[in-house]
Amino acid sequence: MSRRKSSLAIAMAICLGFVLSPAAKTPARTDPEQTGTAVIGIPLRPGLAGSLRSLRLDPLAVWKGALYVRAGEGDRRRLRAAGLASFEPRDIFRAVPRTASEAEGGPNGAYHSYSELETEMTGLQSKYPELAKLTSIGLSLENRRLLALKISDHPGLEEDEAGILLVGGHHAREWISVEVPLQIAASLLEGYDSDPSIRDLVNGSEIWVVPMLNPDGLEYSIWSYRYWRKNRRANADGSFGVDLNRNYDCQWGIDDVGSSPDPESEVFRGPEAFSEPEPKALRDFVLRQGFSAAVFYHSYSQLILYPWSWTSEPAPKRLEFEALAGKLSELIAAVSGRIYAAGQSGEDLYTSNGDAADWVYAGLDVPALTIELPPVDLVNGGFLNAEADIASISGENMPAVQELIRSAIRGYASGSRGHGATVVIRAAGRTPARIR
Ligand code: 0X9
Ligand code: ZN
Repeated sequence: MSRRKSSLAIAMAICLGFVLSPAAKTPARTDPEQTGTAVIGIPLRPGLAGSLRSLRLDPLAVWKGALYVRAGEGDRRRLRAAGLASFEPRDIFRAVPRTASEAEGGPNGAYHSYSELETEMTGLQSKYPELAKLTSIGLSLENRRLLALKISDHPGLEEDEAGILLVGGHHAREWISVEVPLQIAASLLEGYDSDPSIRDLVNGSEIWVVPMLNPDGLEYSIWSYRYWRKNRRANADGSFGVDLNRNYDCQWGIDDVGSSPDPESEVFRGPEAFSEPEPKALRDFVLRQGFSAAVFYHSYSQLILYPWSWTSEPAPKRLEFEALAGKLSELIAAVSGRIYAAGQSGEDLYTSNGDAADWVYAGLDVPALTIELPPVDLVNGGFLNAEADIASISGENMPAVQELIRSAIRGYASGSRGHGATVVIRAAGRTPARIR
């Protein structure tokens, strides 16, 4: 067990009297739309985490003395057999009626829905026409635009500069992961005139921000089921959704631990690599554009993760990644005191295959990080961040992203960081991962 895992486990054991492993937040086998599937509460008691892990349930929240999970009929039978009582909560986890007033921020409050994001990004482009250009990298399954904002000193031109890619919202319920890249974009633009270091970074690079890669899932998470994770693909078995962060063609489906062939699973990898339009659009964009660094924002856990995800074996560039992730972690802690532990994805958290960051690293041979935003654990809110925390979580990530941009500019200037499809093709043969 890594130091990170053990400290997490100890913190949770103190709070709850039981231990949840980080892996326990991954698998859920049921879909709330299927008959008999519902969110249920299980009163907290010592030893509960262990029992739940063996039942492969997806812990959603801890609230007022109970742990909430999604469970189908079979899951509930197994819970009863394990001697665990459960109850059906009446008023929480309800779908929101469509009549809720969007003018008042809607049920998502200060968080951005798809249309609110579109308005916000259009506004940034209008306010900073010389620095920002709004575009779309493709369409989601339900035909929403996958919005991208390019930030640079001549956003209309393709300059010979380092490209940096910041992506949020792979997973629908991780609302904070949309806000942070969006706020980073806004802060870079706002700071351009007054902060010379921001001006140098923006002048010397091309920063692409794609805050919401899964708009269909996010809308579903706002209006129907807050804890939705995947996209909204209608699967062959009647269930819904593919896990977008299991759908990239890097060691796709190499085992059933790091992703699942079961369409009902929360980590369903899809029928084939790049079966989903959203990762496919990102693939085409990355191959077209070329990048010197990428960050994928997720939540929760407060981690800065680097490849590989698909294995616990070290990546060829592990030492470089370790130093970079460590530096970013220090910069975040210097702002807020919050610790984002740095480590290898497949070693410190759990293995996952078909992962976006692995695919970018495998193809471009550049740093590709996954940042798991706050909170640190389920007890502190899990996927639910207070609206009041959006600004501080975004703010603490600013110096880290500035350092990443700085290092990408350095790497690009020294010729060690590729920038284009030629590199992709060459890099493909150099690493153990596949790319197409
Ligand atoms: O499982 C994922 O896709 C990410 N975690 S999340 O809770 N946001 O879903 C982790 C991605 C990095 N990959 C691994 N740690 N294996
Ligand atoms: Zn995620």
